[in-house]
Amino acid sequence: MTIQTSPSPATPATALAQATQTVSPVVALGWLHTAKFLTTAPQLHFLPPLEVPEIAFVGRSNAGKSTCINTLTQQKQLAFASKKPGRTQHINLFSLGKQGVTDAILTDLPGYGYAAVPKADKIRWQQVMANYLVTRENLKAIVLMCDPRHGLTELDEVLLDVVRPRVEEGLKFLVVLTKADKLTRAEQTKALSIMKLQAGGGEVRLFSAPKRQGIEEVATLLWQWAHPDLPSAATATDPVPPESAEDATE
Ligand SMILES: Nc1nc2c(ncn2[C@@H]2O[C@H](COP(=O)(O)OP(=O)(O)OP(=O)(O)O)[C@@H](O)[C@H]2O)c(=O)[nH]1
Ligand SMILES: [Mg+2]
Repeated sequence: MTIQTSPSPATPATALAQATQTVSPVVALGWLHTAKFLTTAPQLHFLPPLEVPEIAFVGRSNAGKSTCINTLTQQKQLAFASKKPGRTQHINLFSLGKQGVTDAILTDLPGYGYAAVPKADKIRWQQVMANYLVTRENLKAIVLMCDPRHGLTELDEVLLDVVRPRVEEGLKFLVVLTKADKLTRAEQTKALSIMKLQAGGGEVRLFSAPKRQGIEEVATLLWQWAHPDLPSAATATDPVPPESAEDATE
């Protein structure tokens, strides 16, 4: 005869230990690899209302948003990455989730600040983006891509002002210092500490697509933000071998 014992309820200490444990990067990357194109829209009101957590990638044109999404999802052409600034012109949504059950959305937004765009288009786009960032109800986190060689631009600062009230209400915020491969070690360390002072309590990570730097750290953060109610110590299942990063043709 087998005697079945029911698991003892978690003590507060156990619950705390679980909550602070980091999810395995294998789990986080396996989850990101499930990304599929969901829809595209020129404006906010064309987007379907969704309930699952949404994580938006924002930043100046050419900062590396689409490349970052491709690298994190280990898919070469999920998001359109290009040498030519202004490649992403719509709001593009990608669904994430195992066994066909969507549990989060990644959003690739067109970049701002590209000089060659006519002024009226620039203004229109800034309004679309501000509207998205302020009113998208299921928006759970913002990833601001910043090339540390340029630092925060004036438009990045405007964006920070726009999202600040939501960040104060709990919206997660991450600055990804992209193209870290263009910096020396010392420059990377310096850029990281400067950005930590500017990020207003948000997270900051160095990232390089060709060097695959920071991928696991960013992946685990996004997983945790999309699954706040799950214990982070999820079991590692079906690991995904990373593909080679998108060509860094810049
Ligand atoms: N060296 C290097 N180049 C990168 C990295 N990430 C992106 N790039 C290059 O930067 C250029 C722009 O990348 P995209 O991913 O298209 O940038 P984006 O922010 O989506 O640009 P828009 O769609 O115009 O807003 C491309 O030539 C990429 O190959 C990186 O980590 N390192
Ligand atoms: Mg893009």
